[in-house]
This record gives sequence, C-alpha cells and structure tokens, in this order.
Amino acid sequence: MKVLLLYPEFPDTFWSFKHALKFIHNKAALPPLGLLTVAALLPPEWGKRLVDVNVRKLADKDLAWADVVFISGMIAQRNSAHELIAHCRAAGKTIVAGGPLFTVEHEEFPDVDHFVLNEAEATLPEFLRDFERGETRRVYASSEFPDIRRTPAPLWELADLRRYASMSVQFSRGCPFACEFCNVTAMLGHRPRTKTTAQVLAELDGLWRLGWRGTVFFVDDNLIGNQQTLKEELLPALIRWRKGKRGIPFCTEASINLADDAKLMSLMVKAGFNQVSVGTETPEEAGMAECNKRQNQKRCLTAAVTRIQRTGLQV
Ligand code: B12
Ligand code: SF4
Repeated sequence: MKVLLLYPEFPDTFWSFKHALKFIHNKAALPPLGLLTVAALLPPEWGKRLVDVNVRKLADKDLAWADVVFISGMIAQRNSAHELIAHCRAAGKTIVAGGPLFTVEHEEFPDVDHFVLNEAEATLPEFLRDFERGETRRVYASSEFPDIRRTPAPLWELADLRRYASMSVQFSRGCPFACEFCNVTAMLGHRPRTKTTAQVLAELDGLWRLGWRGTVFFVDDNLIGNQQTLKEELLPALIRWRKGKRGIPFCTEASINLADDAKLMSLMVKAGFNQVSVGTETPEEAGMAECNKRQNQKRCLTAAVTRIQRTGLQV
C-alpha cells in the first residue's frame, strides 16, 4: 500500500509568516507533526510520501504513485483542503481525512471517503483493521483521550527539513484551563497527558541525527500544564541532554502563571528555552471574564511578562 500524506496550504495570515520566511530562505514555519505521527502509526511496510503544499506543489506523479491519500489540516487550511480533496477525487483516489479541521467539521466534506477523527492513537487502529478486511465505515471517532506514552516518534525523514524554520516536538496534550475560544480542551481534554522523558529525548536524538541544529518548538498547548513532571523529570533531563551540544534552542507556549514560579523559569532557561508564547488576548478584566481566561484575571499582565523576560526568556 502506498500512502500520500497531504498537508493543505495556509492562507496568507500573520501565523503563516509567508513574507518573513523569505528572509531566512524557508518555505514554512513548522512541519505537519500530526501527519508525521500518523505515518509512524501506519504499518511499517507501507510506502509513505509527504507533500506539504506549503513547501512544494502537489504533482500529478505524486497522485499517480499513491493508492490512498491521507489528508490533515486545521480550520485555517479549509479552502486549500477543499481544493486538494477535489483534485484527489478527480484522480480517483481513496481519501482518508483526520486532524483538527475534520474533527470539528467533517460534515462539510462530502468527497472524503473515510474520516479518522480525534487522536489517531484512538481511532486509526480500528480503521486499519477494517481497511485490511475491506469492511470500512465512513466515520471513525472516539471520546477517549489516549495514553501518549505509547505514541511512536514522528517519521521526520519523510519531510525535507531544510524547508522549515523550526522543528516541532510534543511533550503533552491537553490543558487544565478552559478559555472559551480554544478548541484544545474539547479535542484533547483538561488533564494534561505527557509522553515519557525517554520518548522526548528519543525524538530530539532523532532530529539531532538528521542534522537538525535549529529551533525546536515544544508544541504543547500549555507546556506547564503538568508542572511536577516538568520540574522533576523533563527539564533536568533536557539540561543533561544539552551538555556538549551546540544549537537546538527550544521555544514553547505556556500560560501566564509561569511568571509565578521562579524555579520553573530558571530550569526552562537552563534546559535551553529562549522563547515562550503566552496568550494574553485582552488586558480588560471584563473581556477576560467573558472568554473565561481566568488565569489572566486579577493580575498585572505587564508585571508578569516582565518577570518572565527577566529570566532571559523572550515573550
Ligand atoms: C503548532 C501549532 C501551530 C503552528 C503551526 C503548525 C504547523 N503544522 O504548521 C502555528 C503556531 C503556526 C499555528 C498557527 C495557528 N493555529 Co495552531 N496549533 C498548533 C498546536 C499547538 C500544535 C499542533 C501540533 O503539531 N500538534 C501535534 C500533533 C501530533 O497533533 P495533531 O496535528 O492534532 O495530530 C493528531 C490528530 O489530530 C490526528 N491527525 C492529524 N492529522 C491527521 C490526518 C489523518 C489522515 C489522520 C487519520 C489523523 C490525523 O492524529 C495525530 C496524532 O493523534 C495545536 C494544538 C494541538 N495540541 O494540536 C494548535 C491548533 C492546531 N492551532 C489552532 C489554530 C486556531 C491556529 C491559528 C488559526 C491561530 C490564529 N488565531 O491565528 C493559526 C493558523 C495558522 C495560519 N497560518 O493561519 C487550533 C486549530 C483548531 C481547529 N479545529 O482547526 C489548535 C487545535 C489550537 C487551539 N487553540 O484550538 N498553530
Ligand atoms: S490556556 Fe491556552 S491551551 Fe489552555 S485553554 Fe486557554 S488558550 Fe487553550
């Protein structure tokens, strides 16, 4: 079986960095980690090819090569996803769709043959069993939040790393907060689930072996969701891992209560984090209350951001 893993184009928004990326001769900010993870969950004997349309065009020969197309994406990629699906449909390919876009609005895509929704660790095994037996349903969904301590390392080797500004690694899924505008907790739950430290180090070793020395983005919804594991296990291990190595600075996302914990910030800096994105959204108390951004309420955001910056972390 030959699988074409297809990632739709991002529109020209702030977060696609289309104009800025030209200055550093890259095509996209990050590789499609979801598809690279799905690739690692597929049978090892299957042929796999990645086409990230943000990096290169989908060619007719890619479609001619493939038996089946696996497409991913987030809501921002909706238009490109529709176009790619129409293209694959015209080429007569079986289309399997998963990832955040399809998990929240799969009804909008009548041309997709199979939806494998939610986290692939929970839904893909059943789809693969049915696919091999030739008895597939249209929708595979699950309300389970799977244990990610068994998630295999993403198949980085499918991506052309030189085209990306950063690589990504995921330590945890889920977030203890409940901001009203955010899809994370509905899709991934409130209890942060973590990979083991050994898994994260194996992923970093894999990137190092492939020659990557640039930034690695820990794409956790909120890296500090499980502070105990972070402080006692992951950060000390990252400090040891980094010894004798040059390059690979880390960046991540965290909630503003990071500013309350000097030890945590200091460990992060020692582990090689130099940048953290913090969602402030609004300085208005009424706005924070309306969108349930309770972790930002009743505190001076400027003072919190300054405390983080003083440790050497760029915010
Ligand atoms: C890193 C990240 C980014 C990066 C880009 C990532 C990239 N690939 O290029 C940046 C920072 C640029 C970004 C930007 C944005 N992002 Co973003 N991002 C993330 C984040 C934090 C991690 C993504 C990731 O790598 N996850 C790890 C992988 C392993 O998870 P995954 O992709 O979901 O894959 C799993 C399953 O979904 C499934 N799966 C995925 N694909 C497929 C395909 C098939 C065929 C199958 C079977 C299964 C499957 O299996 C995987 C393993 O379980 C997620 C939150 C999250 N936890 O996922 C938000 C998230 C995806 N982003 C989101 C949003 C809203 C945005 C923005 C629109 C924000 C904004 N307001 O501008 C922009 C849009 C980008 C743009 N250019 O316009 C939303 C998407 C909501 C949705 N339902 O689509 C999320 C879920 C966060 C949220 N707060 O709700 N983002
Ligand atoms: S803190 Fe971030 S990840 Fe958590 S619910 Fe709020 S916006 Fe989503």
